[in-house]
Amino acid sequence: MTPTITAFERSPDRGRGQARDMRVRWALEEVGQAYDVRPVSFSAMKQPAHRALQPFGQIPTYEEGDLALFDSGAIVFHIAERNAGLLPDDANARARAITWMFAAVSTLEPPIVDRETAILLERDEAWHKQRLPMVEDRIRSRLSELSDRLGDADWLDGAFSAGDLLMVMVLRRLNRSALLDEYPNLSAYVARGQARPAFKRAFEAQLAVFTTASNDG
Ligand code: GTB
Repeated sequence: MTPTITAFERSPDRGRGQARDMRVRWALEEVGQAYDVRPVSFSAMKQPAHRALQPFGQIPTYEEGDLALFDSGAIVFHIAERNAGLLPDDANARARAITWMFAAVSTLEPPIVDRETAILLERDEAWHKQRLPMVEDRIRSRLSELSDRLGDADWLDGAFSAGDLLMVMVLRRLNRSALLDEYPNLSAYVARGQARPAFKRAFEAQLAVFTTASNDG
């Protein structure tokens, strides 16, 4: 059964692949699963029909037959569990890969989101200039620890896994800042993820909203 995911009708990032449907698209591309996309407007996202799928009125969602899921990490986990290619067969290696999935969204992502919030919503506050460097230092601590762990390996624990997929997606939120450049092995890690054919297909698909003639505007 072909799953259907939801995505922004028009992502505010204009196709830079920062909205969280990109994680789900990438996972589906990695396992070779075709999917449909139902675009949703900001107002439709807050309507009861969408909230029945996503209680917080956000994208992405995932529907497959009578199964409906929300939250990109859980959706990627579901895809990785049901298909070969994103989690190792060995039980311990699999548990470690899942650990990296959680580490990406619960240890690395929060300070990165905090920085985006500071820049987007707190810029006019009197304390913004004092707070931002503190937020960025908290990101540096995490990046430095992750950089030490990755070392010169290609991926976090053996072969590429759903843990790497989520970690690359989280780190590339820093693409437009200089923070990642301070850790060359992490920059190379993100570049390696983005060079994967499945990433490129997913990226092109979400960008198409902005590049196909019928969607000009
Ligand atoms: N924990 C949830 C998940 O992982 O699925 C969080 C989902 C979420 O934050 N969804 C956002 C959303 O629907 C889109 S991805 N926001 C609308 C709302 O809350 O009303 C976050 C996002 C949005 C835009 C950019 N951007 O333009 O660069 C980047 C990331």
